[in-house]
Amino acid sequence: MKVTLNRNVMENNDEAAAFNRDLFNKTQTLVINLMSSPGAGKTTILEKTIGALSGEFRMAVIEGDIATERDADRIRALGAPAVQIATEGECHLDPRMVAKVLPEIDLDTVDILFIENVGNLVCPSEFDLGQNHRVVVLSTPEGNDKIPKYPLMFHVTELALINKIDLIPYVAFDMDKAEKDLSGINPKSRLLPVSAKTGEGFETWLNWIKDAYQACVKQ
Ligand SMILES: Nc1nc2c(ncn2[C@@H]2O[C@H](COP(=O)(O)OP(=O)(O)O)[C@@H](O)[C@H]2O)c(=O)[nH]1
Ligand SMILES: [Mg+2]
Repeated sequence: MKVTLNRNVMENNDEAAAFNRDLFNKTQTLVINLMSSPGAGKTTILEKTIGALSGEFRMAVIEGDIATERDADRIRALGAPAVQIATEGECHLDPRMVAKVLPEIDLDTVDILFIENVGNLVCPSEFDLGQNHRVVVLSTPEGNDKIPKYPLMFHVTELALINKIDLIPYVAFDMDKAEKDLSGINPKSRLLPVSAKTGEGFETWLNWIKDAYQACVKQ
């Protein structure tokens, strides 16, 4: 689908998010906005996810970073299209930045679009990009206190992937406490322990994506 943008849309975040959402709906593209602090494992999770689902779905990625094309290059190495947004200092993606690069992606040929947001647990939580789902990744070495310290992030997301569970023997991370803290902030959110290194928990994560895709194309 050819994407055209008008000036008004580009000036207003709410309108830009609505514009993106409308386009994603029309093209029946499932869009997942993945957020975390730097290093929690977003790109590694995407690499493993794309590797596992490439026979079933056509996937593309928008990568948000302050600088460099490194993450986009990691995705392209798997054969999936990736567009890099360099925010040049901005600590988050906003819907206008996403709208601007959408003409570079042929959404008619994409089933699932992942948006890897800028590594930050604060600013990205404040921006609706027009996605279907917002997912946060928290890695076990970051510690249990991040859920209560960054409540907005855990409030606006509907799934919390707790990554690097292979490191639990070496770091003090209490999964029961995380579960309690999360349900206190957002009872509707779900906690899902995974390891992008060992693949533990990935079956559940991949099934979550498949269910989300079915719900998206049925709309
Ligand atoms: N032990 C372990 N390391 C991981 C896991 N997932 C990612 N990493 C490592 O964590 C570092 C940051 O990962 P990356 O995917 O670049 O994080 P991002 O900044 O959130 O995209 C890299 O060295 C990864 O190899 C995991 O499940 N277990
Ligand atoms: Mg990354």
